[in-house]
Amino acid sequence: MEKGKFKTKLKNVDNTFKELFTRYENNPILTVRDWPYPANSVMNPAATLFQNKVLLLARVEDRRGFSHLTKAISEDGIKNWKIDALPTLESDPDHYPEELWGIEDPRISWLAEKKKWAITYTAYSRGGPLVSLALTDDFVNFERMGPITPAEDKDAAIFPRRINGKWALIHRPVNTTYGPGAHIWLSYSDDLLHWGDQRVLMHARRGSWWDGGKIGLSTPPLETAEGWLMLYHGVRQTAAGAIYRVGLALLDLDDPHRILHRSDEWVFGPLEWYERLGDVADVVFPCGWVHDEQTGVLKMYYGGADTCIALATTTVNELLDYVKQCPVPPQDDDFY
Ligand code: BMA
Repeated sequence: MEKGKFKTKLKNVDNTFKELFTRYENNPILTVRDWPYPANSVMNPAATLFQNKVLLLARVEDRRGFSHLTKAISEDGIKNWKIDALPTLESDPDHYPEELWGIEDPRISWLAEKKKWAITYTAYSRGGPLVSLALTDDFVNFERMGPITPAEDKDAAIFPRRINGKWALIHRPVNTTYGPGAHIWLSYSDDLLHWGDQRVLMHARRGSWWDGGKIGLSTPPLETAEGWLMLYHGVRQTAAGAIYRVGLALLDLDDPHRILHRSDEWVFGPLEWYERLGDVADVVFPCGWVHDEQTGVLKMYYGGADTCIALATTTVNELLDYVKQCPVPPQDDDFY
């Protein structure tokens, strides 16, 4: 190659990937130093609008390694968080033995029909992680409904409204019926408690794919005119450990089993120091987003490296424009 040619060539190449999400410049927005009581870490918050404010329900890990959930409320969803002085929802192993080792990774859905928020969370015990449900209308008092799946299962959220007369739940059981890997499933219910018609919604890909091996729901599905937007995390095992990244899919509004599009590439992954360094390196783990219907802005809240809480924003239109250009997965996606 002629001297300098390579350099000249590079100049003309725009190799910058345009990120779909913009990180808040002063991330992380919440760490254990902001907490009103001692803890090891705060991470993976659920998010919702509550009395016109942003409410986060954070997973707080204590210094035994057990987690509980505590709420933080802010006018703008960025700063001046008012954090409960004590845990908001704690495990109650005397009545709910499946919570012996704590409760983790909540997702919140507003169920307009019930005028209540449904909180699905991981209850963890000797029996393995499973999905439990609690309902609330004030985030002070909680109606605990107990486990809604057997172990091992996690990463669950209830769709905000019935679909064809049934409640629908996305979740991630771990079993080997479909060969190795952990896949995302969809189940239906009449009463939010008893779930059936359980089928795989989306397979983890294989081999060197970024989401090869294990996937799980991130934020609860968001209804748009063009389908349900679903963010999900994919885990890739490497010699240095696992990398948790996030992908995007669009599900049919009336038949969410039909995946209209699925991103080949991840749309969000660990890059910044607070995502790369912490108790578990190289993890971004969103469990909640808040949609401002006036502006279309979507605020995504996520755990960074299992240590802190961070914020990244985008718009529904940007996500839709992107996902609609993504491939239509084959009905039988087993070839991945
Ligand atoms: C998952 C969950 C998350 C955690 C992630 C990375 O299995 O336990 O809470 O953020 O692993 O450690």
